[in-house]
Amino acid sequence: MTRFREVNFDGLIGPSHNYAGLSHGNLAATLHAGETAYPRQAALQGLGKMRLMLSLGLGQGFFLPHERPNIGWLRALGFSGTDDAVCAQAWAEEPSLLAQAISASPMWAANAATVSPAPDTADGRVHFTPANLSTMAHRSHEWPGTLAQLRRIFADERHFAVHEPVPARFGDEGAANFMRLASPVGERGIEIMVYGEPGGPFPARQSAQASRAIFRSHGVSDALIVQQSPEAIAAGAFHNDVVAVAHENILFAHEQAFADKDALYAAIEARCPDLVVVEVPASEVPLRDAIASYLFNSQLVTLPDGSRALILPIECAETATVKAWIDANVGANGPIHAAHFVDVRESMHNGGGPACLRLRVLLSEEAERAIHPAHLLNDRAADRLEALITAHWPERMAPSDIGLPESWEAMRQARAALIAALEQPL
Ligand code: SUG
Repeated sequence: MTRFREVNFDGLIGPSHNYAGLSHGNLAATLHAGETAYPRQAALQGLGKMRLMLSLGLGQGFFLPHERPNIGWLRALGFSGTDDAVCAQAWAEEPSLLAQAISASPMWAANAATVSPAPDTADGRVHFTPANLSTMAHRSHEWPGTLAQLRRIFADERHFAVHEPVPARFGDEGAANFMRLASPVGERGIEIMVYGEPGGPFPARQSAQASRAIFRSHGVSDALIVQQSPEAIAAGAFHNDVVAVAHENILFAHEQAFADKDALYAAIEARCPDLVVVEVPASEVPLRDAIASYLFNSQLVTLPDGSRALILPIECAETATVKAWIDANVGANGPIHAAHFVDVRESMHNGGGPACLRLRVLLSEEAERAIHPAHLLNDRAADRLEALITAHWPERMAPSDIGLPESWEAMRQARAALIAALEQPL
């Protein structure tokens, strides 16, 4: 029997990490706008989470930060001259465009693409569609960089199919709005996309049209398209993964995550009879606390011994209602046996928790062997990444640093050093 395992690909946090307040509806990013960011510390925190996954015996890969500043994007907006002249003109005339061109947002790999594992697709390959991220300007220019990396990492067409993004008219934010239930994981699963209806105070970023388009092109027939609850979006859940996460036969969700939860649970149960819904009631954890702590933006994983663990942001241990819920509900009697807290505060302040930083890819052993090895992490590779980050990532990035030529140069040099290291296998 073919064995499958999940490999998490994290976005390596880039040297341009900063707090520019670019995401309307993302309360953490708005709250921390204008603060000084610490790119080196941010990247080390992200790497620390990846090391924890390795130490738990889980598969771990990584994506590279994209080229920043994105000069091509700025040129398309009419700025001209040398690369530095392009940036300087943008900074002088429309500083918000330079901030958008510099954003380290590709770190949130959950938004990189939607992935349909091989057991679910008509041709038995793993299908990827990079997200167009068209709702937010600073994220709308990520997809070409993402597409290039997906093509490099998952190049073997016997196992993988990498699509073009859905047309930008139809907003798509990738796996952040995707859930899959299957038991065991290697069996055909039920895939779910959660969309938002526009009309609330904040943008609904995932459209039903894009969700349907992805399932069509991936050849997934057992699919559900469900609506996110408008109150969750209004409370700051700009992606479904801020209020729900699914793994194997477990759906871990806030009571107010979905517009019609009963219909959703019944539809899943019809296909996945051993479904376990771990629902957190608003009376125990108000939506506000769930969103502030990012309880549901945790990684729900199965360890090699078969037990299940949650990888949670440290903020969950610091939020009284959330901590009380975890203490009462996570433990040996299951279904979730252990909780591990990670410090990814630099990313959290931009609204990106542990689950935002990773893209899950379920792989057969054969498919895993076909992946570009330079993007798979082991302890030695992690040590080398750590050395590169320590040597090249800026320590601080204040809002005014965005406009400095030294900052642009530091970003370029850091990425060049990383790419040079990748040429020799890490
Ligand atoms: O798209 N933050 C990201 C956070 C993405 C979180 N991803 C998931 N939930 N899967 C966003 O809102 C803030 C960047 C800034 O303001 O500088 C930002 O883009």
